[in-house]
Parts: sequence; structure tokens; C-alpha cells
Amino acid sequence: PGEPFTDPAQAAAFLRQFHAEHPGATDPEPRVRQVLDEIERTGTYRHTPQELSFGARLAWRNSARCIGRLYWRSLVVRDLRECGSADDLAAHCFEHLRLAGNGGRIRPVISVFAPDRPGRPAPRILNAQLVRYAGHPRPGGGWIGDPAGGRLAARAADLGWKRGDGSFDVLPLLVQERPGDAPRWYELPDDTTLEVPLSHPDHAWFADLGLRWYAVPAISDLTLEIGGIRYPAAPFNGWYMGTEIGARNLADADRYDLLGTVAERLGLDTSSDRTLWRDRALVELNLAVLHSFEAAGVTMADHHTESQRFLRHVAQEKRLGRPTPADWSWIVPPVSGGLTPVFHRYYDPPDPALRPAFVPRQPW
Ligand code: HEM
Ligand code: NRG
Repeated sequence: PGEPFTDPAQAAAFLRQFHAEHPGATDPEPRVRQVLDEIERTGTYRHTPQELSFGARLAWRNSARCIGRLYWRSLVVRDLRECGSADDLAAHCFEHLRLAGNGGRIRPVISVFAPDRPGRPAPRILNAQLVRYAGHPRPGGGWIGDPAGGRLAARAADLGWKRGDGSFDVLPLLVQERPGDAPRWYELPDDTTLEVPLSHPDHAWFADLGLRWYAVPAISDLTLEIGGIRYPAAPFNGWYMGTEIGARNLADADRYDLLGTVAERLGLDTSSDRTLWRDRALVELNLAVLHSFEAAGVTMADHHTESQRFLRHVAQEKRLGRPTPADWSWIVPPVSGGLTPVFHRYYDPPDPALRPAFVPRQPW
């Protein structure tokens, strides 16, 4: 026999951490011996529900790119390891979105589906996020919709999905049950996708641009790895920080690329970079995003507040004797970096070997 499917050293390290961080917990060694024995017999092991919940929360706490980690203990963990079929997986993802959206009071949730097992790879979600907009090249050049949703839209269309021609058409969910299977696609039910129409507090014309964004960012292309077990379908969400939408999704040249449009409506002089027309348009766009989510009663953080919370998290972890690995270039917001306290310091360096973690999805 070669290497076991699940790394016993990873399993033991996780179980010891689980016990060490549960005050009053018993001696971890009996559980470690039980798991090592299970790995020897079956190639892998099963987490208890408590280990799964804690492991998912730790993976969030360990996410060096995430500014939102103050609330890591409050993550709602849905144990859906028994869900085997693509149909059930899609239905549970839709329920995830309803629970997470919660009428606008967004709750951080993760749905953990079946892990990869020896000879039995788990189903995969092909979408990068549970909710995202489709995109397709405009015949004369440029894009209709979100270029980041271009590949999935093309793939879904190949499978028989009928795309619309709007700029904010929600992509279907694509699920592949087994390697080699054709993915199945599922249109998202309307009650799963809370969306916010964008308007500006001072400029009535802004609403006429017809912009909108969805309420729940639910990442679905990362594998949750805990104690040597890999959960390739484990979509999670928190709430948005305004800049993700206002300074990136709607502004980046390879996304919605809207700064020129906004600047023109603002009447700015776009003849030179030095007029800072892009910068001025960017601030108004970000203001519109924050204003609109607030008006719609949908949870959203601004980058000033979320930066302060993150430094509270770093301080709190330090008091507990733990490092907070962080990736400066992902933590610092993409507008007004120097106005936020997260800009003015360095962080414990990220360790790519740190586990539990969200890791890039491996091919089958
Ligand atoms: C990344 C904010 C919740 C895990 C990020 C980023 C932001 C952010 C701004 C950078 C995204 C980018 O630049 O594209 C927040 C906020 C949350 C939250 C405001 C509110 C509660 C969560 C939760 C998890 C999580 C619940 C997991 C359980 C991650 C991970 C990344 C990330 C893994 C890196 C994603 C990647 O590599 O593409 N977060 N987050 N976050 N967050 Fe959070
Ligand atoms: N920037 C991406 C979403 C990345 C994760 N952001 C979060 N995660 N807020 C976008 O769609 O703009 N989260 O779990 O809340």
C-alpha cells in the first residue's frame, strides 16, 4: 500500500488543535488514535460535527486575504456531508442563499458538502460564486454584462442554458456530480437572489444608469481543507465591503468599466489623468453603492469601519497569544488605502502550509 489518501499527520495536528482550543476538553490522544486507526483501515476518516464546525471557522480565521475575520466564531456551519446528488446540492445551495440573505440582515454561512473519499471524488460546483452575473462579448467590441462571468456563461450556454441579453443576468448554478459527467445547470429561483438597485444620494441621474448588484457574495470555487480532509464543495459567504463592488467590480477596466460613464454624467474634464476624473468618479460610485445598500436595508460594510474591525481582531488574537497572518495587498482597500488604519502597518506573514484553510480547487 502507498500513501494513505488522507494525511495522518494533518489529521493528528488538527485534532490536537481542536482539543487545545476547547477549554475543559479532554485528552486528545484517544481521538487521535481512533482517527489514525480509521485512516489505516479506510484511507480516510470522518469529522465529528463539532470538529467540522470548528475546522470551518478556523479556515476563515486563517484566511490571510480576508479583512472580515473579527466575526470568525459566528460562522453558521451547515453539515451537508450526506448530500450526494447534483439536484440536492443545488437545492441546498439555494437554501444557503435564503438563510444567508435573511431579508437583508446578512448572516455568514458555510455549507459543507461531501468530502473527496478514496475512489469517490465529491461533486464540484463550477461557479466561482453562487450568485454572479453572466457576460458575453458585444458584437461590435466590449462586453455585455460581467466579463468575469464570461466563461461560465459560455459553458452554461453549451449545456443548453438560454442566456438573456441584459447586463445583470444571474448565471445558473453548474454542478458536476462525478468526473467525466456533463455538468447539470440550475436556474436560481428568484427568492434566492436579493439584489440592490443602485442610486446616488445627490445625483438623481445615477439611478437611470440601471446598475445593480447582488447582496450575498458566496465564494464557491475554494476547497475547504481540514485535518487532511478536502471538501471541494463548501460555498461560504459573509457580507460585502462596498469597495469590492464600487472600486473593483463596477470600475475595473476588465469588469464593468464604468468610470468613463460616471465621469461623463458628472461633467468632469476627462482630457487628462491629472484632472483626477477617474478618482472623483470612483468616489461617487462607491458612495452610491454604500448609499443604495443602506437604503435597501442590506448589510454592507464600508472600508473605514471594516478596517477598524480587522485591527480589533488582530489585537484580540494577539492577546490570546495567536498570530494573525495577513496579506497586506489584499487587506488594504482599493480606494483611500492610506486613510484606513490597515495601511500603516505590516502583518504576520501568510504561511501557505497553514491549515485548516480555503485552498484553490484542484482538478478531479
Ligand atoms: C477575501 C471581506 C466573510 C473568507 C475577502 C476580501 C474581502 C473580504 C474584502 C477580499 C476580496 C477581494 O479583494 O476580492 C469579508 C467581509 C466578510 C467576510 C466583509 C463579512 C463577514 C468571510 C467568510 C469567509 C471568508 C465568512 C469564510 C468562511 C475569505 C477568503 C478570502 C476572503 C478565503 C480570499 C478569497 C480569495 O482568495 O479569492 N473577504 N469577508 N470571508 N475572505 Fe472574507
Ligand atoms: N471580491 C469578490 C468577493 C470576494 C469575497 N468577499 C467577501 N467575502 N466579502 C466580489 O464579488 O466582489 N465574504 O465571504 O463575505
